[in-house]
Amino acid sequence: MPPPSLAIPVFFDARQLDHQPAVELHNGNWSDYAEKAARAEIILQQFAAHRPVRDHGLEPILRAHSPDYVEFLRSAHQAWLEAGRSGDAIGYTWPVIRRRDLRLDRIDARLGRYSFDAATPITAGTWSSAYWSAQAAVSAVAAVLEEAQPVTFALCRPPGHHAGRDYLGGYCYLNSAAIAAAEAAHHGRRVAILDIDYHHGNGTQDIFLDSGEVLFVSIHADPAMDYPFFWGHADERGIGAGKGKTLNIPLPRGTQIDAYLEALEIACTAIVAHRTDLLVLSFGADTFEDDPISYFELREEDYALLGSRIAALAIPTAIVMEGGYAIDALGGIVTSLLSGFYPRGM
Ligand code: OKP
Ligand code: ZN
Repeated sequence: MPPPSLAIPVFFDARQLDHQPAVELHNGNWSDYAEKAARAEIILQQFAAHRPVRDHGLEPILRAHSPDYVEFLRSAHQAWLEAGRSGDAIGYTWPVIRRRDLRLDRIDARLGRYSFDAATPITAGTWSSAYWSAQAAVSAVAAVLEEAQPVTFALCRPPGHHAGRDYLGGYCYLNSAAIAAAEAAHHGRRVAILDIDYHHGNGTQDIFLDSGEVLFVSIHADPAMDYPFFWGHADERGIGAGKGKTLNIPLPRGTQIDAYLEALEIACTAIVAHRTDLLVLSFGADTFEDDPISYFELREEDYALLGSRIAALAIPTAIVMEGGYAIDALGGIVTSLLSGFYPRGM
């Protein structure tokens, strides 16, 4: 049997490496930026080959993001330099009090308007990396739609699931999973997103919260303890047409594979009940026991169990990479996950 790397198409573009912030604000100190380009490079080493990412343009991106936000993201670093600044652009004032739709020009005002945290700097290469990361996800969905591939893998980086329709945050700029899901829905599929990153995918949830178009199911660390704190609680179930189409399953720090699989069972039941015919898997490897910023206790071999449970749904699946910061372990974790999908028989 060939290794999974030969069976599952992998999508990656080298421009995704352009984004390399120097530091982030972490627990009150400036520290080394955790979401490193090397994350993607080390995962890529697991594969004999990857497919070129096709440029689908702005149209799929604009299904998940507002035009003014996209324009901001494209131009923000240039505006930062034009304001006489150097280094990476970061906001410092957020309009949380009686927020009004003011169209301000000052770069610091725009950074505050279009972000929700200070952990997500904009560099000269950010737009290029986020754009090609999103295109990798769209390409992975296109291979499911056009070639009837049962499972594809978009090696997205930077990640996307914290980014909303008009804001960045949590190392995320463009929401690749949401863009991929909206693309599939646009092609008439019944879509669910299963988010199994350690952190709640607040951006993805928010993009679909009131639409009912896409089911969003997430298993993550209880936000009472962990980032992003304000979203991902079990009582968030969707609004209006989206009522019942958001399902959050928060788990305590220290969660191991047995409890995780029980949560996954609940998630799978919801995905089946939705009559899902295309699944986007937001995959974070930060549930790993040695992840430096997270507190679940999954082992490398556990990811094969997650993969085979999700594969047993027998729903065509585009996997989109999200977080995971134990850099040396990432290749083994992704290989383990994909090995669970490999003998798929569809
Ligand atoms: C992105 B993903 C906290 C700094 C902010 C942001 C975490 C973003 C995780 N000390 N941390 O979901 O893996
Ligand atoms: Zn995460």
